[in-house]
Amino acid sequence: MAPLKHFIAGTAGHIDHGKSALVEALTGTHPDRLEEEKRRGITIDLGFAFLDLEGVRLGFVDVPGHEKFVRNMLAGVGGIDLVLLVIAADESIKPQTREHFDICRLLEIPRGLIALTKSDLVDPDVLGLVRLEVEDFVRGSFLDGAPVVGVSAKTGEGLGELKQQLLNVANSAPEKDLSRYFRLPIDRAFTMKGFGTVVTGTLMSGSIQVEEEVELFPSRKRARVRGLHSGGKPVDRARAGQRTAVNLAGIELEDAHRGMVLAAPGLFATTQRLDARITLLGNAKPLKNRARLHFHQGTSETITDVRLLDREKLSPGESAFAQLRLQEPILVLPGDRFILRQFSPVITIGGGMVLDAPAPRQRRNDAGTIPFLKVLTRGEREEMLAAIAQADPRGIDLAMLLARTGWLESEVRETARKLAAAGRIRILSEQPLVIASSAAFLECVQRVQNEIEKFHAANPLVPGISKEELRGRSAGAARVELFRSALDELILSKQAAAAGELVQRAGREIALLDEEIRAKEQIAREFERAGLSVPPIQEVLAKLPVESKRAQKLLQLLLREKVLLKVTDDLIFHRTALAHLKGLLANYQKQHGERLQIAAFKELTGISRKYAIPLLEFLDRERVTRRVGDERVIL
Ligand SMILES: Nc1nc2c(ncn2[C@@H]2O[C@H](COP(=O)(O)OP(=O)(O)OP(=O)(O)O)[C@@H](O)[C@H]2O)c(=O)[nH]1
Ligand SMILES: [Mg+2]
Repeated sequence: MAPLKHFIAGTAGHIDHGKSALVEALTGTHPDRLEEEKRRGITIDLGFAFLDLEGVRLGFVDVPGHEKFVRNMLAGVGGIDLVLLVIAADESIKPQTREHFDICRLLEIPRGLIALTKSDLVDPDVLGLVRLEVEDFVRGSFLDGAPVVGVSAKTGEGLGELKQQLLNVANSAPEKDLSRYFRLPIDRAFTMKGFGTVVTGTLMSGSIQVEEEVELFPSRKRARVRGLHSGGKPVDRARAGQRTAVNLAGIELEDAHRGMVLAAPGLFATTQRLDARITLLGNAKPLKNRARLHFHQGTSETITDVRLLDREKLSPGESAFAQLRLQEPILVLPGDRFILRQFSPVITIGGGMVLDAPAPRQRRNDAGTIPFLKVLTRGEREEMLAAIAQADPRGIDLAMLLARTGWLESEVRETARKLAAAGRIRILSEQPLVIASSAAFLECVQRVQNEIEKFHAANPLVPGISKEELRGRSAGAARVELFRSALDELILSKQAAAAGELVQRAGREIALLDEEIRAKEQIAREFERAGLSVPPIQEVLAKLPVESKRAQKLLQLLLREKVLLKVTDDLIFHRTALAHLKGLLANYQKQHGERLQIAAFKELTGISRKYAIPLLEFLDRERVTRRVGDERVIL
């Protein structure tokens, strides 16, 4: 037997048009669960039921039609594969028929069918008329040409045909790609005695297995899947297209609620800023830049500011690029659809598709913004990755790319390889993967080279610049991998050379003038001769035949070559003096033991009190001595 294919059908339609009754007639389960729903005879919150057809298991999400509960409807319609638009034959199209249908179009629900319910209440002529009205209503939309089936939940009329058409529509849907990352927007959370916290939702992508780790967004809490239910039965694995209940270990009930998302761990980032393509309904009022709206995505809702990126106002029926600033953080990926509702009175006015999240800060006046978002809209992978790399000259890593694209790691790597082969990006590092656009890379190479030249010009006597300093000057804000690759490029092409931490122009040698060589030797000699009774530095430098700036550089050169060693700014020893001191200490240890008083040290070295302490501290740092109370231990 072929495995069952799983799809989710959602009802939609005006209040009292017979959605719940139809779900019951089809599945045997009345979807209304709440006491209040039963008492008032209306649906308030989402209800669920299942229908097994040949080779297909349909999960039903039944939504409320009441205009006050559209937000609950929105939490249910998010993950559906097909819509069952319910229109009562005795009332035809009513306001929430329109609003729910608008929502389905804005969410780009790909397919569906229409049930004309309560057909037992009208004669065939009226049913025919309503059918014409409805066909007219959906013309040009995704439901144009979809089956329109007259049914009665009361008499059972038309139910057989409706099931057949449901099966046909479900079979026309592509099978779910289970290799995508697991995501489950939560529509309910409750506790079950003996089990703890359970969350339910429509599994929108990927799959999940018992014992796997999951991450809860936006709280980013981790949990283990203790058990799974799907279609009322315990299962080991739940797949996209299934209604799924997840028993979570490590999450308290108060930490889980509708609007959160359960997802694969350690991959995604939440955001309060996303770039999107938004569309305003034809019957909405014009939308001004910076308008405040209600934002609904998946099962979540929050408030958002809408920044129109290329205009002051969006006219009814038009689409535009916008940056949304959300009041609360959410997890979304490019391609996710959302609904926008007016702040007050609350009515559906539009919706859109996420293009980039987390999105960089508002780029309203940046000429690159709109072309960048156009590339993301077209959804062509290589172009998208190239554009993302180009938009961030600091370089960008795998974690960020995964969070921003929702692609699999293998897809990111493969796309990056193709772009690198075409010379459009540089792969700066494989593990972790870090890329930069070729333009950003070449710019960085240029900057590094310029900074090396600038350094040499300003410091003719210094052999080279340290890598850290060079990075700070040429690529401070960039990722370290970008700087390293740029430097490697200069070294490989023999334009720069590195010795340890020092970088210099390739082939560069420090050319000292004769008088400089003599002056340098003189400094070294003076310090060597002085031994431990070090002379004041300025006094030594003042006696040189070169001016003080050059004298300073020569001194630096000697320090770099470690001929001289610096203890403090005004305490410099020749290396032979320090070697001599170590010898003295070793002798002392043999004769008097390892303990050394400061007074004994002064006597031993003949050094003044002013210098004794810093020198001892220097020796501590060099691990020649160790401080114990007021004494030193010779090591
Ligand atoms: N005669 C007749 N009555 C029906 C039929 N279907 C539903 N009804 C009645 O219509 C009323 C509303 O039905 P529901 O299924 O609760 O309607 P609904 O669309 O789910 O309503 P909301 O969930 O509140 O939006 C109930 O009293 C049903 O018994 C039908 O096919 N024929
Ligand atoms: Mg109902």
